[in-house]
Amino acid sequence: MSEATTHHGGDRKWTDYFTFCTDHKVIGIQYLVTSFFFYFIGGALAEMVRTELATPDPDFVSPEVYNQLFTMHGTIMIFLWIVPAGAAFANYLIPLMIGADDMAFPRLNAVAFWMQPVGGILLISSFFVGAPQAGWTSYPPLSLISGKWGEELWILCLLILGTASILGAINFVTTIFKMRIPEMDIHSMPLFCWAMLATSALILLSTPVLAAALILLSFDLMAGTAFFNPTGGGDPIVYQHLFWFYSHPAVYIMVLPFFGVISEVLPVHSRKPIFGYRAIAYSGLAISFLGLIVWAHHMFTSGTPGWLRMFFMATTMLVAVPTGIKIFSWCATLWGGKLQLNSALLFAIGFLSSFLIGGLSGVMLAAAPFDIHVHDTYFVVGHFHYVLFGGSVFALFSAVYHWYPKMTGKMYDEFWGKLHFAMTFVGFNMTFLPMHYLGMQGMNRRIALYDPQFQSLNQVCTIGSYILALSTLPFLVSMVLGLVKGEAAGRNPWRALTLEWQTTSPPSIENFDEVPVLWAGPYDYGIDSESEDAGESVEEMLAEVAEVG
Ligand code: HEM
Ligand SMILES: [Cu+2]
Repeated sequence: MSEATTHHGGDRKWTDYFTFCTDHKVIGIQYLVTSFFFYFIGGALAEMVRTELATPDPDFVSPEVYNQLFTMHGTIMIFLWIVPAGAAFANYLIPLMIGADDMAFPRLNAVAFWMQPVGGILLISSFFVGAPQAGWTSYPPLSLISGKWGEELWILCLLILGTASILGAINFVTTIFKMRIPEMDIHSMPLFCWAMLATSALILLSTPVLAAALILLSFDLMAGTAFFNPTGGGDPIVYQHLFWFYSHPAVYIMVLPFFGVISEVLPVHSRKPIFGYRAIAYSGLAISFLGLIVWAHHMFTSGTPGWLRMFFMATTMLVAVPTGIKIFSWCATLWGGKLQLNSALLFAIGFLSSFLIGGLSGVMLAAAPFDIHVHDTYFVVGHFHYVLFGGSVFALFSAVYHWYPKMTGKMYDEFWGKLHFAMTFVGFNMTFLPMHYLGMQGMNRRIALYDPQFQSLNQVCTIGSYILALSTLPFLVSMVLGLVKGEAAGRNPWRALTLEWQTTSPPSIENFDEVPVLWAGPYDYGIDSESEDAGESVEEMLAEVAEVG
C-alpha cells in the first residue's frame, strides 16, 4: 500500500511494481508494462500468421493452428494490449493533469489492474487445451463446435477484462468530476481528460451487453442451452447483435484515449494553442453517442433487411463528421507551428496520416453495396489495421515518447526513437496497404490457403511485417539507453502547460509538493507576445511557484 511518506522524487523500489500498490502512477506503469508484454506475444502470433501467408499453401502451420493463431492474435491485441494501454495512460495522467493526489478509488484501481494478468494467463493457458478457433468475434454456431475448453477460457478471460474496464471507467469518471483542483473548470481541463470521459461513458454503456452475450454463450457451450444454437432453436444472429453492440463502440474505446493523446502532443511540439478546444472536446462525446447506434454495419451480410441497412449506413457515415472535425482541428493546430520533429511528434503525424486512410476506407465500408462486395476479405483486414495500428498504436508510441521524461525523469534516445518511427512507418504501410487491393480482388480473410495469384502481394505484406517486428528493437534500445544514460529531464523538458509538468519527474509519491496553480489554459502556447513563445514564461512561472512553495 502506498503509505503517505515524506519521500520525494518518486523513488519507488522496483519491487513496488509487483505489489498490490494503490498509487495511480505505479498502477499506470504496471498497466503499461503488462500491456507491452502482451503486445509482444500478440505480435509474435501475427508474425506466424504472416509467415504462413507467405505461400499459398498451408505449409507452415496446420489450418487448425492457423485458426488459433489469428483468433488469439486478435483477442490479445484488443483486450490485452490496446485497451489496457489506454487505461495505463489514463491512470498515470488523469490525477496529475487535474492536480489530484490519486484516483478517487485507489484500491478499486489496483483490483482492476490485477485482473489483467489473471485474464491474460487464463487466455494464454487455452493453448494447452486447444486454443479458441472461432475468431475474436466468436460467432456461434462455429464457436459452439470448435473446441469447448479453449472457448470457455476465452469467455472467462473476456468477462474478467470487461469487468476490469468497467471498474476503471467508474474510477475515471468519478476522479474527473470530483478531484479537480477548484480553479479548473471543466472547460479548462486537458483534452485527454475529455477523451477519457467519452471513453468511460462508452465502456459503461456497452460492456455489460458483451457480458450478457458471453454468459449466454457460455451456457450454450457448457450447459446445453440453446440461446444462440440453431440446432436447439436458438438464433445466432442475436449473438451478433449483442456482440457488436459492444464491439463497435469498442473500436472507439480503443481509439478515443489516443485521440486525447494526440490533442496533448500536437500543441506542445508545434508550440501552438490547440485549434478548436471545444470542438475537439464535444466531438469526442458525439463520437461516443454515434458509436452506440451503428453496430449493425458489421451485419450487412447477415440477412439484415434493406431498410435497416439504410439506417445503419447513414448513421455510420455520420461518424465521419465529428471525426473529420477532430482531424481538421489537429491539422490546423500543426499549421504554421514551430514543429519540433522529435519522436513524439513524428509518431503523432504518422498517426494522422494512417488514421486518415483508415477513416476513409471506413466510410467506403459504411456503404452497404461496397461492404457486401468486400465483406470478410483482406480489404477489411487492411482497413481495421489502419484504424487500430495506425490510429491507436502510433499514438500510443507518441504518448510513450512524450511522457517518458515525466515517468522516468530521463530523456529517451532521439536517434533510436526516430529509427523506430521510420521502420514502423515503412513496415506498417508495406504490411497493410496491399491488403486493400488483395481484398478487392477477392482474397478472403481467415484462411491459411489462398489462390496463387495473390502470392506476390502477400509476400510484400509478410516482408513488411518483418520490418515492423524488427522496429521493436530500436524502440527498446531508445528506452533502455534513456534509462541507463539519458540526461536528466527536469520538471518540464517540453515546456508544456498541463499540470503534470509542474511536478518533479518522476512525480513524488503524493504527486505535487505544493498545490499546483493554474496559470493559463492548458494550451495557451504562443499567446504571450512578450516572449518568443509561452514556454519561456512558463519556466519563469515555475520558478516563481517553486519560490513560493
Ligand atoms: C505486427 C503487426 C500486425 C500484423 C502483421 C497483423 C497481421 C494480421 C493479419 C494478417 C490478420 C488476418 C488474419 C486472417 O484473417 O487470416 C490479422 C487479424 C487481426 N488483427 Fe492484426 N496484425 C498486427 C497488429 C495488430 C494490432 C496492433 C491489432 C489491434 C490493436 C490487431 C488486431 C487484429 C484483429 C482484431 C484481427 C482479427 C482477428 C480475427 O479475424 O479474428 N492486429 N492481423
Ligand atoms: Cu463497427
